[in-house]
Amino acid sequence: MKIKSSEFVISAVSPKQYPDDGLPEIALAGRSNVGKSSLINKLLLRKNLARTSSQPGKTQQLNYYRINEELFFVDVPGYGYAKVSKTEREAWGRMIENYLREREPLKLVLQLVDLRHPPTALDVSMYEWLSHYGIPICIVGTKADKLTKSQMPKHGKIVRETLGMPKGQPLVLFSSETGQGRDELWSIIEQAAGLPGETPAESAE
Ligand SMILES: Nc1nc2c(ncn2[C@@H]2O[C@H](COP(=O)(O)OP(=O)(O)OP(=O)(O)O)[C@@H](O)[C@H]2O)c(=O)[nH]1
Ligand SMILES: [Mg+2]
Repeated sequence: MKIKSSEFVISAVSPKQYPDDGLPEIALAGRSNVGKSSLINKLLLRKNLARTSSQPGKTQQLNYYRINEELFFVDVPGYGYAKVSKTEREAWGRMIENYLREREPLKLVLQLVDLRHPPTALDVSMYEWLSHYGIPICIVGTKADKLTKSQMPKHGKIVRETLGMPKGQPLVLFSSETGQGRDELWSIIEQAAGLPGETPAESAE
């Protein structure tokens, strides 16, 4: 897909604020600091559209980005941070759960895990929860540039085994630094969103 435009739309704190134009939505989930905002920036070839956080867990909204008037990326705040009260976490958890389970335009969840380490217990619960509700998932292993080429297959295998991924399910090894996995991920997104596939142009930056 050629990226003609990309823009921040809204930080939604309640379902009333979700866009109502029916464009397909691709959500990004994963623990705080795993690289969700960086991945959005890399996919869109924008340096700082999605704010990368020096304060993990600060994002408490669903951040919507519109691409080409064709689809939305929805940056879901990271799970697994401690500095939020239990009540806040519960209210927030319900909003995310409802979004993920009931949002009609949601076509795919990119679940990000840090490729350097085995998925955490929270990563596993998230994966099992999404699978249980039949929500389409693509697992993305982030920060691949921190590994050597020869370490990658071993780390990929640990991710697959720890999450219990079925054989055919794709695991995209991704780096926001080098752009590794960018084309592969775009074609998965285009397919899920029902968009005609084209190679995204690197010239949009
Ligand atoms: N080397 C390397 N660093 C990365 C990569 N992706 C993200 N980072 C770094 O990891 C840190 C967190 O990245 P973010 O993109 O802000 O992570 P996030 O998942 O959006 O975090 P929250 O918004 O807190 O949930 C930043 O310092 C990024 O520069 C990557 O592919 N390679
Ligand atoms: Mg972020």
